[in-house]
Amino acid sequence: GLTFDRYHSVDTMYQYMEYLNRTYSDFVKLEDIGTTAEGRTLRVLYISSGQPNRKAIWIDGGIHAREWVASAAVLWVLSELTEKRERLPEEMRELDFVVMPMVNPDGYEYTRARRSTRLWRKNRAPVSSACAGVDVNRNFEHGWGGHGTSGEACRDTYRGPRPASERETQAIVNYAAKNIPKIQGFLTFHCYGQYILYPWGYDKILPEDHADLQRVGEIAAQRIKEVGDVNYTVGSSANLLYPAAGGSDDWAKSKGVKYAYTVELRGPGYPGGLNSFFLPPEQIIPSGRDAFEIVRTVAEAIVLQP
Ligand code: 0X9
Ligand code: ZN
Repeated sequence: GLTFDRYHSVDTMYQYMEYLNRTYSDFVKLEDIGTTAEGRTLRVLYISSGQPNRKAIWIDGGIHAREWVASAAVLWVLSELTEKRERLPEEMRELDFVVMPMVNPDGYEYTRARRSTRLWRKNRAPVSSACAGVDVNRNFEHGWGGHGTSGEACRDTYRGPRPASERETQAIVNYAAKNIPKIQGFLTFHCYGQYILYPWGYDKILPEDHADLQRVGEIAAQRIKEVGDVNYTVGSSANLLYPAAGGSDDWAKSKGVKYAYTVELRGPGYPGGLNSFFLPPEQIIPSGRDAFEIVRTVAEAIVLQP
């Protein structure tokens, strides 16, 4: 198993995924879906319901390097989906899941390497002679280059030279696209701020079915309040947070995935804690439980859907 009392290296996360693949080979399949600029593997675990042609939910974390709890919480959800499978609610056992705990391993390891780079956000692609890195969550095709993105390689929100220029983006797009329309939920975990956000992110307009996304988001927030005693706010990304184009959630929505959400996990302002990206490890499991409630609520919405 994996312990949830600390933030792990990419190697440890991948060893855990290999362990799950070996131990639960009857319903788990490990897949390598790409390679990063620094040569690390991009990995997903496919968790099958055991039934043919089931609907699926995509779950990822760690697209932003410094947002450590996102990957840790996704790993917690992954452990529940595999090691605690017999305890899962009925609606969750009826679906398949695609889980990618670490979207940006190069960036993540860079933030672990030394204090001075702890707040790195982007990947580590050598995009210009002056600066490295593309913001992978500005690199997706839908609305690419719009509000909240930068064309300058040295900025934190650098969108990259062209849509889907990055290996991380390509890996997600290629893998997820071949699993659409099966994939009906797309949950991408970030931190911080305690938000459940739905499209659109690129502009302050709403998808036609925004009332469904708002309703399901609010049910999840209510459950988190009951289980974890913290408040999450629900709304569209551009309206609640800020307009930012080229995000993975907008891409998924544009491809027809109904329940596409970006979740900003705990912090700041949790009891007794520090601010911002330094979420203490004691908050990993509580954050994992928040994430689990969102996954469960979206699973229920998909299963109950006509
Ligand atoms: O700006 C982002 O990429 C996300 N916030 S974060 O502080 N974790 O960087 C929010 C993304 C919301 N979705 C879109 N704008 N599409
Ligand atoms: Zn983020």
